[in-house]
Amino acid sequence: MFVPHKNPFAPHSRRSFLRGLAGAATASLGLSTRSFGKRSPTGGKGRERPNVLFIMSDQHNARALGKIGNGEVLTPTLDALAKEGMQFTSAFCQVPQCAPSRYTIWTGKHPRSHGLVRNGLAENMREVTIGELFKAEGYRTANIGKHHMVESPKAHGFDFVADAGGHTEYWNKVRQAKGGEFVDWIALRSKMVGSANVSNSEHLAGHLADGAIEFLRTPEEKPFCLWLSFYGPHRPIIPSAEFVKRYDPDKLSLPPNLHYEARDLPRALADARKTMSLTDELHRQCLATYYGYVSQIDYNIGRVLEALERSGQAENTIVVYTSDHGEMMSEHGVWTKFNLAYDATVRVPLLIRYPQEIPADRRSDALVGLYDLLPTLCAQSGIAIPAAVQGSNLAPLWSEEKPQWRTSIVAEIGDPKGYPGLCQMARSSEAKYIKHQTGQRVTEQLFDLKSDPWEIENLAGQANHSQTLTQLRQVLEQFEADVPRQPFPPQAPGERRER
Ligand SMILES: [Ca+2]
Repeated sequence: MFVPHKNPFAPHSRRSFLRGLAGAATASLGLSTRSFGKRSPTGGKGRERPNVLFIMSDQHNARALGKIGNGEVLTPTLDALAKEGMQFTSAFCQVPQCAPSRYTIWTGKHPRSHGLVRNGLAENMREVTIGELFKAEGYRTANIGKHHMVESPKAHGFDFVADAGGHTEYWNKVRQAKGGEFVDWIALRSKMVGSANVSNSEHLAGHLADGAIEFLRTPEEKPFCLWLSFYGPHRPIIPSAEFVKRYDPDKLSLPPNLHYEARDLPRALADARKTMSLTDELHRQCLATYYGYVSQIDYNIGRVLEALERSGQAENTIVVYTSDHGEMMSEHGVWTKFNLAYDATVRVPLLIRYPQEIPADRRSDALVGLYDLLPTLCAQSGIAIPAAVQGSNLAPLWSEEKPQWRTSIVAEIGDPKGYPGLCQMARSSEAKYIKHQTGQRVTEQLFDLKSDPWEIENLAGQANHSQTLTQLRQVLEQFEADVPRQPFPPQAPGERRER
């Protein structure tokens, strides 16, 4: 239920669960009390309300970046965006799966609260989304590209919608136009990774960027909130061949956690390894293709940012880049994603540029989540943050010298009743606890991220780490107590739930 604050600029109280975190020295994070003038031809009081250009990709492992990542991926646009704004190096999704994670960004809430806990469910239309919030404040709202919702983004407050008919439909048209197969497939099960013999302008990534550029060319008096969402580098990993050719597979590094044996691997990972045994050569070819896709998206983001610059709106536009979750990307020996909580899939790239507010070349290691983006964008745009929002405004991380911030963050995926069960993570900056539950059976993982950033050695059974284990278990218990699973509201006639 949308309950606006009486005073939209009044300090926003943190949720009790954040206050209760083990060892957390949390305090209320106040919204800045600044005046926003409504945009008008005669000029308003204070500054103009900013535009929002929210750019996201699908399944981008946060290490797969250039200077701001593992250094092996060519991402000059994103490197520059980080230089002009702020990079969040410890950003996490609240669920490593497409639809629920996207709905978390749109609502600022954990999946268990907004109810869209897994792919295949329809969204709860009683939730208030970013589209509706900005539209209600007079913004021109647009959604270009992947949304993964059952309902059209129009039903979520986005006035202009262009989704290219979905991934499959677009590529089928290309296949038809090319008179047959246009991808040189290499590996990863069947027809999942390969070089597409199409130019960037024929590619879905180029097509979506064209849509955004067209949108930016037609300015209006109203500020805009544009959601641009690429389908890649999610599989099928099929960038244009010219981007794959930028990489020599033999020169790419394999992750240090590609090969290791452990007796207590989570079931989802052990099963995935059995079905996906790639040679090192194939891993390298997959990396080259995946990196090529990231580079192609980077190139197209560059085109969109150029169009923003040409429109004269860059100074007054908040640009966000993130992804709904990561990709295993050879880590732990596998590709894609599962009911797991390694950083490969729960950590995401997150960059925010807003020249009027965020000092250039900033970097934060604070634990932030995708559920923080909605309250951040609302606060920066002078829009009241709905009371039910669970994330926090990120502004103190760039505006305060010693911001007080959460000391742990939670993510979860799955259901204890289904295969391969429920997987929950409680993570601090130094350690990660993962609880796997199938039926009544519980197994645990604990990683010391300082000495073992690749999450290889499970310390859950070791006595000298029992204190950390207890603390992070408590974080999860507190989360369970403070953020109970919401029973989905009774269905109104005509409302759909299961797709
Ligand atoms: Ca996804």
